[in-house]
Amino acid sequence: MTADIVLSELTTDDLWVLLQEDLYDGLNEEVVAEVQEALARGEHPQTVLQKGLIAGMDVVSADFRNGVIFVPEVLVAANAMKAGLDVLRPYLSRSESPPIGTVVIGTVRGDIHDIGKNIVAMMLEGAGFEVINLGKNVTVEDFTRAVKAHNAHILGMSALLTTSMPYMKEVIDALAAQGLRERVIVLVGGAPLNEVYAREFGADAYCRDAYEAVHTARRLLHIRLRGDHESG
Ligand code: B12
Repeated sequence: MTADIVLSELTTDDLWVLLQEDLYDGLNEEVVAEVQEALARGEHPQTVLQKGLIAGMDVVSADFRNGVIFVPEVLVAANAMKAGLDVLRPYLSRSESPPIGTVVIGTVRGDIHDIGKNIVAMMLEGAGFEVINLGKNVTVEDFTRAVKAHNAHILGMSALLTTSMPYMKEVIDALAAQGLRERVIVLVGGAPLNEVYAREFGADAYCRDAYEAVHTARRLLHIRLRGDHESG
């Protein structure tokens, strides 16, 4: 019960705890108000994301893994996460300069987990990339079509299930078959993945989180553009 709590009277540390708890309980309105309160205090949007929303989702993940909560509770928490992210989106994706590159991103077919992928998309936008977010349950055809249509520099694929993860290889193989593989940097992410799988599937890099995604996207694009410049 958070109705009697006056947010402005809380310390910032208590505000993070409340935000995490309300996210866990799926209290969308409270989560929105707490994110707004943190921003009004001058907290950096990435701090709000990390200390409030992601920290709350970490508890959800742990309790789901340990059988304390089940899919319905996770879904409710995920909705609250989404409500909080909607408030943060304009702050995280604000960029005044022209795009530094184009990214096509999506969660692979058979998989509807999109929270992490959406965070990566927002952070890439914030870093100055143009991002085409294809959503979740994305097919080989939709990925390859979008890479071609947008002349993407980077393709990002997300998978949270061990069963959906191998689909990444199908997408990468299709890119190769269509002569597009050399043109695009492929980044992959999601809980079950690691460097070894990424290499096995033919991706250029695995990124543990959104920060690493931004850093890797910038680094590999820089190397790619420098190479193009030198060979052209
Ligand atoms: C939330 C959640 C759900 C929600 C999803 C809501 C949504 N809109 O996304 C709901 C309730 C729908 C759900 C459903 C299911 N889930 Co679920 N879910 C989770 C949970 C608890 C959290 C995932 C999450 O959002 N994490 C928070 C975000 C911020 O982290 P993240 O996704 O890892 O993203 C970060 C990085 O991975 C990386 N990243 C992610 N994507 C990308 C992409 C690129 C390009 C890059 C560079 C980086 C990158 O950066 C992100 C930000 O930092 C995980 C537990 C876990 N440990 O992951 C289980 C989990 C993924 N789910 C699991 C399961 C089994 C299921 C179901 C099959 C359950 C069921 N019986 O129905 C269904 C599957 C439905 C389907 N077909 O997809 C298992 C998967 C097990 C496995 N190894 O395959 C997990 C691991 C839980 C568990 N321990 O059992 N789930």
